[in-house]
Amino acid sequence: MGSQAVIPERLEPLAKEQIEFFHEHGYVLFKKGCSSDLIDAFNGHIRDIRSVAAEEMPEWVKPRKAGEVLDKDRFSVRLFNPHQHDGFSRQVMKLPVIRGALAQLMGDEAVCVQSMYFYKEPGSPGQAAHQDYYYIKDDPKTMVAAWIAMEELVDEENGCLWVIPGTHRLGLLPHGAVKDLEEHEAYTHETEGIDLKAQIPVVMEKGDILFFHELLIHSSNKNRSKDRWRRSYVCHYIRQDSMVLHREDLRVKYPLY
Ligand SMILES: O=C(O)CCC(=O)C(=O)O
Repeated sequence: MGSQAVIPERLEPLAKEQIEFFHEHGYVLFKKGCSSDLIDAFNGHIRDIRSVAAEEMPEWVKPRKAGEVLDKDRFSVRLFNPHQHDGFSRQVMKLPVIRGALAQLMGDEAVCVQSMYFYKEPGSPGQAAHQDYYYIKDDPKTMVAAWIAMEELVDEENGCLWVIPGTHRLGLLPHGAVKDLEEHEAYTHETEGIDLKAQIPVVMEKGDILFFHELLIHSSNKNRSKDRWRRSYVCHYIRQDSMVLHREDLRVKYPLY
């Protein structure tokens, strides 16, 4: 008899009101979805992989591609796609609570296509307002991000996310040059044709998970704190029958079980 893969049962962590909130506003905050112990262990692990001598650092971990590893860059801004290389990052990517919530929001099993771990140390820039779909086109459009707060407090001072509720219903808006280079990374693009003063901060505690729609306008500001990092782990997921278009680097679908 051939062995048959057993698909673990899915959790259903979101209440009906939370699912409705997501569909109406384009995001939903799920409190304390990840334990402090797991976050401490994950933060320590990610810190360790960038703490080794430059010659021992695998290529994917290096702060700059093919460049010298400078101490000032060790914990700067973010690490791209750790889930593609690192088992611990994959485990956090597929937390059962995230898998379950995504299936509730998408209507079917989700797979992961992108991850980013942010150090966002004091002084580091934020990301200008944008819609994720501008950077990652998927068909059909099902992408949802899960953004996990990895500090006791993520607030306006250390560079929390800001969102404009309801903008996921506007479709893709034009994006142009970043306007405030003091606040935001220069190489990204910024949504145009909408009043960005409508953004509201999403203050989060350690372990909270923000789920947000690929068309929701969101941004973050510079970390203006003196000594507080703003670590976070954000993964982008699509429904299993969706495809990422154009982005060869994000084609592989990582299952959540
Ligand atoms: O965490 C941030 O500062 C920005 C994250 C973001 O824009 C995203 O994940 O799409």
